[in-house]
Amino acid sequence: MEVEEYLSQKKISIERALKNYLEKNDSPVFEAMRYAVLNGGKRFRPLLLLASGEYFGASEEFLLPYACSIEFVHSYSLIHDDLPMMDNDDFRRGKPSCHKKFGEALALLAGDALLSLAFEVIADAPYPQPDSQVKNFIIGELARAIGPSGMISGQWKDISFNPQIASWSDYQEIARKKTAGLIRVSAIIGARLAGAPVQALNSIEQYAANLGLAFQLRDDLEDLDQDRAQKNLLRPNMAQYLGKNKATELLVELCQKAVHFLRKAGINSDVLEYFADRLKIW
Ligand code: GRG
Repeated sequence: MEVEEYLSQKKISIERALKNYLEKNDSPVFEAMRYAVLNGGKRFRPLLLLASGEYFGASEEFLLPYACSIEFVHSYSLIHDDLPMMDNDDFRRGKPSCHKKFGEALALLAGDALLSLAFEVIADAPYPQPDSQVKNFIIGELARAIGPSGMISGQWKDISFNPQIASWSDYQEIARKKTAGLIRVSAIIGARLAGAPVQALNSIEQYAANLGLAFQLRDDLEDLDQDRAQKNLLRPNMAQYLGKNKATELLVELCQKAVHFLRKAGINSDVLEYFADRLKIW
């Protein structure tokens, strides 16, 4: 099957599963959660989890709850990031952001609820026998990636950022923690659920860490162009720091490095390589 056909089929499965989890209740909190989640995201992280897990032999049915939990975490981070006390964005995916539609209190709670739901879904997901350590591993990896030393610390570093004294490593640290961590952990969770051997897991981790940085750099490059076109004052980002040419070179380098980690470990996955190739075309 062609990669794009595979991905569009998987996306349909993800959409269906996400909807299932969120349909159960018609309270205002659930309505705000549905609004934020079921509104046309690319589903990059759950697709990555499925592709990684299926490559190592796990079934879609088995992986889907974990894939949904990652998307819930991602959606929570976007709702909170859009709030006035954070990035103060009125729009998300071309529609009013969650707080613009439902008010700040409900948006805040919808984000909190999605974060909790993510862990509830993992707790209730079928248990991978005979490896009893798998869920502990997954919960630990996810919590560390998004917790006070991961995404939250990246977000704080971003909010309190002072470009006058920032170094290249500060920019990278923000991207690694704020964005790349959840991407990295998506690929790891898929592979771990499928019982991938330790060496392959390490390679998947290196692949996805590079992919995650590339993902943020590409977003930064897009912001750079958009803000120049609209003559907006750009918030400092990696592409602005490096300049467009160097940033584009680095983007290609990161994507090539990601693929290199796969090939070196004999991981021959068209889908995983496709993600890196797509990010590179900018
Ligand atoms: C507020 C706890 C908290 C964390 C916020 C992830 C994050 C930290 C903020 C998101 C803001 C942002 C624009 C981050 C850059 C990463 C990025 C491009 C996110 C958008 O992800 P996509 O492109 O979005 O996968 P879709 O809409 O496709 O889901």
